[in-house]
Amino acid sequence: MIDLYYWTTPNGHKITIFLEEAGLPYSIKPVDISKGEQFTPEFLKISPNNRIPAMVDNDPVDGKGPLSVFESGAILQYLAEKTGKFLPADVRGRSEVMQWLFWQMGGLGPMAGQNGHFNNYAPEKIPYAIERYVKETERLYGVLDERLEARDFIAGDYSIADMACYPWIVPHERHKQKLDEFPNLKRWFSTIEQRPAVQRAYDLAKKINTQPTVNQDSKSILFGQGRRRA
Ligand SMILES: N[C@@H](CCC(=O)N[C@@H](CS)C(=O)NCC(=O)O)C(=O)O
Repeated sequence: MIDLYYWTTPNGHKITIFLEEAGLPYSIKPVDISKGEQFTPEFLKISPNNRIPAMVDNDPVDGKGPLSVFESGAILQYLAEKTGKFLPADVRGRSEVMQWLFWQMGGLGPMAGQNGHFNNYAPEKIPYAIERYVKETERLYGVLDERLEARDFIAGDYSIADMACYPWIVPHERHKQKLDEFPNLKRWFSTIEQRPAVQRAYDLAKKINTQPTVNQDSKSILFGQGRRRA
């Protein structure tokens, strides 16, 4: 059984999508990041970066007891290798998927995240920051749109690269992007949106949390964190 330490955010959705797609049994351990539950000593033992998602595989292939993983990209890779699903075994196919997975982890996720922050949460509207991240998000959407020309999925068949990117396109309106300007991306988005496993993942999120994660009280928990040792 997989224990998934999860909250209802894009990086969390990546993993529920995988687990629903693969049909792997899992148990959700909610970590309400709006209440600071990501800082408990128990959680930090498996997720030293105090971020969701993280997971514990209680039945890893080496049979040596529970194995924990943090970072959504590493979790997707781990689960794909464990199940033999959504990551090709051949050297070229696998390399392509991993390139796009890293592209999402190092580019689309962080840039769209900063975009969302400066557009929706920053206490003051800073035009330079907003323009920088909106433009960079737009550039990354353009890269994905070109990639999806004459392709159904990002790298070969439906893979962990698609699962990593999709939750970061869902909030496109909050990131000031118009999907109509990216026709290939729009087509891909609609294909993924209609997958039953993806719908189950988002339905599950609604059962776990109905409140916005960022609110007046949680801003002081989520933003401006330091990590200096006393
Ligand atoms: N690179 C990390 C980013 C994870 C991340 O930023 N998680 C956010 C939610 S999407 C979080 O846990 N935030 C809690 C906090 O800021 O304290 C990953 O992909 O797993």
